[in-house]
Amino acid sequence: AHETLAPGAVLMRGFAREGDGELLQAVESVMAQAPPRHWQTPGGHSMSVATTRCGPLGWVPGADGYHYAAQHPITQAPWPAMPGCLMDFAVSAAAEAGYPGFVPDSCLINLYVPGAKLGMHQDKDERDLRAPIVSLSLGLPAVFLWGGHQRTGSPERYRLVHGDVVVWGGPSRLRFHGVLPLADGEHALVGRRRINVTFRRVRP
Ligand code: MD3
Ligand code: FE
Repeated sequence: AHETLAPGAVLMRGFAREGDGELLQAVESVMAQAPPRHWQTPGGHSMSVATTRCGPLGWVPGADGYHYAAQHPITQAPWPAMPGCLMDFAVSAAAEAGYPGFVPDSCLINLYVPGAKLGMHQDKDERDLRAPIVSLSLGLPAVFLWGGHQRTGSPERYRLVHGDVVVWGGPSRLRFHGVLPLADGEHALVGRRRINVTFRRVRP
C-alpha cells in the first residue's frame, strides 16, 4: 500500500506499525542521552518543537544559521550513536520506496506536545541533495502541509498517523513543508506526544 504523492515522494501508511515498540524504545534511549530542547533559530525565536538528534552529524540551529555538526555546540559532546534498529529501519524504508543504497548519516528527532507546530520551510542544509529524506511518525496524528517550490501558495494537507512513513526524494526533495499545531489527544503507546524522526544523508 504505497502511495506516490508526487514524483520522488512515497507515502507508506503503517509501514512502521509492526516494529513500533522497538523503534520507540530506540528513540527514547536517544532522548535520555541527549534531551530534546527548544533551540533558538537564527532569527532569535525559540522553536515550538523540541528537537534532539543522533548519528555522526546533527542538524543545529544557531545564531549564525543552520548547519550540521558532529558535536553539541555547547557541551562539545558527540551526538548519541544511531541505534541499530533505527538505521536498519531507515535503510529498508528507503529501499522499499525506490531508493536502494540510502544510508543515513544523520537522524533528527522532533518532539511535539499539543499546540506545537512547524512553520513552512525547506530542508536544504544537507550537502547531498540527491539523497531522499525518510520520515517516521509516532504517536498523536498530525496535519502535514505540503507546498511547492515557493513558500507562498496553498499547500496540500495530509494526515500522518502513528506508523506512517514518508520518503521524500527526487523532484520532491526541496518542496516547502510544515506541520499544523498538534491537536490534543492520548496515544496508547506514545502518550500525549507526537515524535517525528527524519533520516538524512548529509555528506555525499
Ligand atoms: C518534504 N519534519 O524535521 S517530516 C523536519 O513532521 C520536518 O516533524 C516534519 O519537516 C515533522 O525538517 C515533517 C516530513 C518531511 C521531511 C522532510 C521533507 C517532509 C519533507 C523534505 C522535503 C519535502
Ligand atoms: Fe523539514
